[in-house]
Amino acid sequence: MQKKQLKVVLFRLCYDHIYQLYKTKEPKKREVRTPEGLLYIAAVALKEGFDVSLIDGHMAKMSFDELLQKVISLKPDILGAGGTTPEFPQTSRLLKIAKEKLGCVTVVGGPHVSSIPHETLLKNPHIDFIVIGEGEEIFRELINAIRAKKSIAGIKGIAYLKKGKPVIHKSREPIKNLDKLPYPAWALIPMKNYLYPHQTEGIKQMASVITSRGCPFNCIFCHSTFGKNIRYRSINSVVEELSEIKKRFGTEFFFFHDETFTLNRERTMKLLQNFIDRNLNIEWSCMTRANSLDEELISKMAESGCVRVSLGIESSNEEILNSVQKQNDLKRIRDAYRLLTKYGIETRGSLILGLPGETHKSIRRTLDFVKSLDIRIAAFNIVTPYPGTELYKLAEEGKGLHLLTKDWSQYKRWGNAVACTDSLSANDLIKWQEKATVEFFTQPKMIWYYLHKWLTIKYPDYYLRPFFYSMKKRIRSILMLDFSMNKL
Ligand code: B12
Ligand code: SF4
Repeated sequence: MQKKQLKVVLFRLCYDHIYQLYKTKEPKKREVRTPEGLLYIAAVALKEGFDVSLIDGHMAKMSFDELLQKVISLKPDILGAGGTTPEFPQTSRLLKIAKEKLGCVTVVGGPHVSSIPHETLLKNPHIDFIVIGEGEEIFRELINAIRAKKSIAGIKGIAYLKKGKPVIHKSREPIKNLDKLPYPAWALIPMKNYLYPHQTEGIKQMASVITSRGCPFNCIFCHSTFGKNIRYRSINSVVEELSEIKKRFGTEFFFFHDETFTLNRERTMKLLQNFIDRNLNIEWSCMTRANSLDEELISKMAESGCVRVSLGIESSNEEILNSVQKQNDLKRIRDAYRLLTKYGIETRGSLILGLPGETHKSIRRTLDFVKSLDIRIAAFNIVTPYPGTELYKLAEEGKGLHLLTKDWSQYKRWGNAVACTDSLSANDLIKWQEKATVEFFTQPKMIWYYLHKWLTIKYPDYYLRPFFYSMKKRIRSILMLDFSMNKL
């Protein structure tokens, strides 16, 4: 008997508001990365013979109502979404309205709901299923069971409400062989519309790719979707994916979303040598740790097309770093930035202001440390304890950090604080974020760097956003004789 073809619709909302600190005149070309998680989930559903649509409300800059109308017009049988903590309230609202209008099955995955399935289901009874953690295998079994109207009893990794009470099934083992997964379903989205800041062009068509899943470290502020056990795709599968994206969509710039891209030195060297030997001719960017970089590796990275690397610095205070279990070596951080710069790779660093033990003095030191590095882009995030993390527990218990709200829409690191430390209020953290950003981007060496970029790159609007934001603030404070930023 022929199976009924059910309609699966996946969506993500526009999340521009999460970066409101940089909200100036909206640039026409802005950063939008391919929605990797949803594309994997979509690929699985397509492979199982479902009719699948993916609506990327972020790429299309859709309002809530536009996205809702689009979802309703597609009449899904199964409606799915993922997302981070600040996205969740709106995602949930959309699922609720769509379910009331269409009676569709609603499924949510991603980091937020995976961290707190019990609480999420109780507060959002319109969610039929939560898929916990790595989603492909769980979603495949779930949608097949829904289509065949079979029992879901044996499906590991799901959670749902039964007579008003949350039922959470046993957790799912990580997928051992990542090569068995289908490639993300790129054909469902207009790949030409995905863009990322680029060193010489300003902004450029991009695709995100993940070559490994999992991270063995234990930083207490980090949500781990893929667990501690790191699994690698084969080099061949990665190179084939990159070649295919390049051939089909003309994308030549890739962001590797691996948690720590260079963790396994030998494998990274082999992978990069393959990019070179197979004449991939691509540019790429990644996130990693200073501890897993050295000169030979950095030189190979540059030779194989690496144009930007982001490192998690978090803080320059060793006590704070130890207390959040981030094993950073400040000397190695300094050396890594120096070497990356030497090989022409643009450098980015990510900081957290307000970890337990943070004081005005420690932030000042961290800022001075960052300014002394060969670093071109610094992101000063306000501490945000995401549910499910060790840091969240500390904040709930008031141990070095104090939780101020459970309004998830506020959990966005930029321009507001959801927790404060023993010696820094929410307002202090917000002020420090602005001060650090302005002070960093208006150093003479940065003014020189960005003015040069302004004159030489094709699309400067988006790329220069933090710089212009900071310059405006700096000039305004001088003209208005407003030195409140300095009063910290
Ligand atoms: C790249 C990235 C970004 C990019 C955007 C990515 C993109 N594609 O557009 C940028 C820089 C914009 C970003 C922003 C933010 N990010 Co981010 N990001 C990541 C990162 C490094 C990789 C994401 C990724 O592509 N993973 C690979 C794919 C395959 O995995 P996935 O998306 O998780 O999907 C799998 C499962 O989650 C699940 N799943 C996901 N969606 C769905 C949907 C359904 C229906 C189902 C069934 C399953 C399912 O199945 C998928 C396949 O296994 C992750 C860390 C990580 N390694 O995952 C952090 C991470 C997701 N980000 C995080 C955070 C906090 C943020 C911000 C809130 C930070 C901020 N600025 O305030 C914002 C929120 C922006 C938003 N979307 O609202 C946290 C989320 C924690 C939490 N509780 O929310 C993470 C986990 C980092 C961390 N370790 O703490 N991020
Ligand atoms: S912050 Fe980075 S290194 Fe630390 S656990 Fe998370 S992904 Fe791993």
